Amino acid sequence: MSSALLRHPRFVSLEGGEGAGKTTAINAIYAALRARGHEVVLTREPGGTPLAERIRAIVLKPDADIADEPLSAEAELLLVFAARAQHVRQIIQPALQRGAYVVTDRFTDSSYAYQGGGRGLEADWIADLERRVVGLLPGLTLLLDVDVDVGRARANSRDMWPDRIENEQDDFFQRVREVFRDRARHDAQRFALIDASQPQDRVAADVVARVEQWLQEQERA
Ligand code: T5A
Repeated sequence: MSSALLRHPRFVSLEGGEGAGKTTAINAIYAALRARGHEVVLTREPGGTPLAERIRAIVLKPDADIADEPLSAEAELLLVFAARAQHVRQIIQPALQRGAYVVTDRFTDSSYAYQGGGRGLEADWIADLERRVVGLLPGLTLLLDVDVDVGRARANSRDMWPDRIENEQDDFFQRVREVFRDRARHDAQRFALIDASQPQDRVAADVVARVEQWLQEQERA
């Protein structure tokens, strides 16, 4: 893969901290794009292919036989990029090539936020992996932004055991949020910042409005 980053006009990502509400928002985007007659592929990271979903399980919910072995920050980064390498080649690129829209729940911005901000790994290293392994940027990234306390309370209210990352402390998630917001400030053309503290239907409406604005801009271009 070449070392340049290609921004693809039919590729959309959703980003945000824990409990930001991406799941509801992604379904609203799906409905809006389908209503315009487009083929839409919904996917997620880490994951999206059978092999990448196995890697997701290692990172987030390891089986008992490996659960006690600490996962280094470096290994975590390389695992999420290994999953992404599969995801891009097996799912995202083929779908974009046949003319579909691809909407992903998280992409490389999450690596900058979690492994860079949260774990403290160098952004330059992540950027190098992004160029060499991914080569692709979303045309639109919706950042669902909410206070860490609010997002965590929502995530904890679900009847599910926390995963390995959800077990991190508040300062980890504050750093994650800062990196996301910083990236949005520095690439205002790609990012749309959504106030995810609103009720779920308002968040979904804002997300759909932003996607429709983006589609209209593309049609005019
Ligand atoms: N990761 C990922 C990395 O570390 N590096 C990487 O490179 C990548 C790609 C993914 C984890 O992997 C990490 C980041 C993550 O920790 P995940 O399970 O996909 O794991 O985690 P999240 O993406 O954070 O999923 P969540 O389910 O926690 O967040 P969502 O999808 O944003 O939230 P959602 O929609 O499930 O909502 C959570 C709860 O809140 C309620 C919902 O009903 C639900 O119960 N809710 C609201 N309540 C009130 N008002 C609102 N506006 C609400 N919105 C949602």
